[in-house]
Amino acid sequence: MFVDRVTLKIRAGRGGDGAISFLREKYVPRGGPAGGTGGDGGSVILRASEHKKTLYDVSLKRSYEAPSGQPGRKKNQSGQKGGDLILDLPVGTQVFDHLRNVLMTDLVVDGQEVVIVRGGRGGRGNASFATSENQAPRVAEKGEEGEAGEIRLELKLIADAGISGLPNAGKSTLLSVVSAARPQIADYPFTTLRPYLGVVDHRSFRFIMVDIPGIIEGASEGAGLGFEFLRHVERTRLILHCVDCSPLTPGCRCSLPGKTSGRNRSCGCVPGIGNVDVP
Ligand SMILES: Nc1nc2c(ncn2[C@@H]2O[C@H](COP(=O)(O)OP(=O)(O)OP(=O)(O)O)[C@@H](O)[C@H]2O)c(=O)[nH]1
Ligand SMILES: [Mg+2]
Repeated sequence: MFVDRVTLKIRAGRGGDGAISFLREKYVPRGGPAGGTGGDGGSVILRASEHKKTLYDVSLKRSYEAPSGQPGRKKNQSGQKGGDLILDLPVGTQVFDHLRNVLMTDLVVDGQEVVIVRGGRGGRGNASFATSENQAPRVAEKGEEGEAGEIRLELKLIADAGISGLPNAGKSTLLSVVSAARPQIADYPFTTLRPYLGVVDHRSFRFIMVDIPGIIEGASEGAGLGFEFLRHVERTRLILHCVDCSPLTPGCRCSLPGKTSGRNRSCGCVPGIGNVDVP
């Protein structure tokens, strides 16, 4: 299932509390304070992965929490740290602070990582508070709370060329011919209900093409599939405007900006690739 927008609650782990303890050992009289430090809480890390194609996996849960650190222990032993929680997201995911609606980060390169909420620090144990004046402190710190927040993830596919055009213009057919992608193709409008990516190999040149579901006049008011998917062409370097130029269609049906005349490549319903929008 293709999911390209999701809102999540995330919380980093709390730091473990520092311990209050005194060393009690045979032959070590008055061993002194020996309370260890609590372990740091785990952070939540977002990582771009080219193996992920949609936000579906992360959308299965509404909230994510990294593990907390363990409390400090006796004999000056530190508590175990909470491990980081890593969420793998598709390349092209933008991360927004949901409440303030501010872009926090943009994951555009495979392997890119960003710590989105940091784990709380572990509290110091009583061993850390010993001074010459107070050699047996009975105080320790509490662990810090981990950061928390609500984020919105929006996937904007990263491709070199985007195919846009009216329903049934032949967009998916074009993609299926030039790449190994297999979007649904049929002679009724709105066959394709989600964007499809394909890798095009032309001689020694390789680039990525995306097929965007048909956009019709009035899409901005919600007609057809709306213009929900248009953002997937926002980052393409080139927009191929696919125009249906079959003899059955009087003139080239084209209602989008950059009107163009395509060319028939065969009889029947033939897509023509018209003029393009070059940013
Ligand atoms: N004869 C002929 N038929 C074509 C050509 N390209 C597409 N078609 C047919 O046109 C119909 C629509 O093609 P699609 O590729 O599904 O069109 P689309 O633009 O992806 O349509 P939506 O996904 O519904 O927006 C299908 O029946 C195709 O077989 C062509 O070059 N020649
Ligand atoms: Mg299609």
